[in-house]
Amino acid sequence: MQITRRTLLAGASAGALALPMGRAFAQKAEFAYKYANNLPVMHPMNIRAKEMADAIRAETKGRVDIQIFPNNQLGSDTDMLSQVRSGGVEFFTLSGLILSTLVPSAAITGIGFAFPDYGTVWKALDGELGAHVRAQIAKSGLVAMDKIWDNGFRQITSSTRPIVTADDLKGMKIRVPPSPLWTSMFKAFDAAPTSINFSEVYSALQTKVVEGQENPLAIIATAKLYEVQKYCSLTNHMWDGFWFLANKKAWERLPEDLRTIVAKHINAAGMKERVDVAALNATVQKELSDKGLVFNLPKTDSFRERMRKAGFYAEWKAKFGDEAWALLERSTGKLG
Ligand code: X2X
Repeated sequence: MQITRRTLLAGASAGALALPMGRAFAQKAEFAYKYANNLPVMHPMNIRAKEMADAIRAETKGRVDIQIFPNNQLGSDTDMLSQVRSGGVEFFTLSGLILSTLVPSAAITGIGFAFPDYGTVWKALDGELGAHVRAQIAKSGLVAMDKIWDNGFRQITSSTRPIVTADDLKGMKIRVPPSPLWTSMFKAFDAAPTSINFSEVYSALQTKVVEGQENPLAIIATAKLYEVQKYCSLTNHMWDGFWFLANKKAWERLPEDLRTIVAKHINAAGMKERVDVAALNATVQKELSDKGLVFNLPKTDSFRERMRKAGFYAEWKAKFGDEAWALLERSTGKLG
């Protein structure tokens, strides 16, 4: 399915939000699994996941039936992480940075201004750095599929002012996802970060509990954050991706032939989702401008300088350790 910008911003399927995606009256399959996530149904993640679930059902001849629960229907990221750990849901996609509350080294891919472009991101994540993080995840009772799904390069929005230099972040009440790395980064800018799960972000912005937030354009568009924000500063301050996680026991319960089919389709859907998200992030700015969001493109030198001076890079290098940091720098070049 092709996502057009029109269908995207028209919010075509708001009515579908009330129900899990997929076949409501499916006969109980041999393996009836749940996949939960935090994104709106029109985001490429859910569009590709729907195709993926259909392909898995078809190729396993109905033995594996994955039902999708998008848009925090089953709770916040924090709730869903508990559910995938306990087996209440079998699959869940989560930012490595939020996963770091369980697997500390999973945050390494979110270091500020580490990746200059997607080429560098995928080389690292499909290579040694990704393998390193997946090996750490495997020790936690969760299994991460080979291909991480894209969230994107993150941009800062606010209802109060554009961010032109790092000084503009001083004192800003900004929402960050629940993750020590995110809080540390925005403290380095002298902002006032508050950890809030994505499920609460729209209302936190609407009621002005916070002034701003940061997310890729694909999310600012599909979650309609432009309705409650005025400015968007294209800082590209970090890249973020979603590990496609499985509950280990549920994963191992699948016979090996089914596991191979399921993994193949999940990874293939992730590769398509990467293409969709990059395309959307590259094209949706015009539509968001038309909706009233005011864009600016800041120079990033002052941000990097502020982080260096605050000791951000040194602190996180010490936390992740020399070996992991070397893996990161092998892709990104010297950081800090
Ligand atoms: O919580 C967010 O901002 C989001 C949707 O980007 C993540 O899942 C990290």
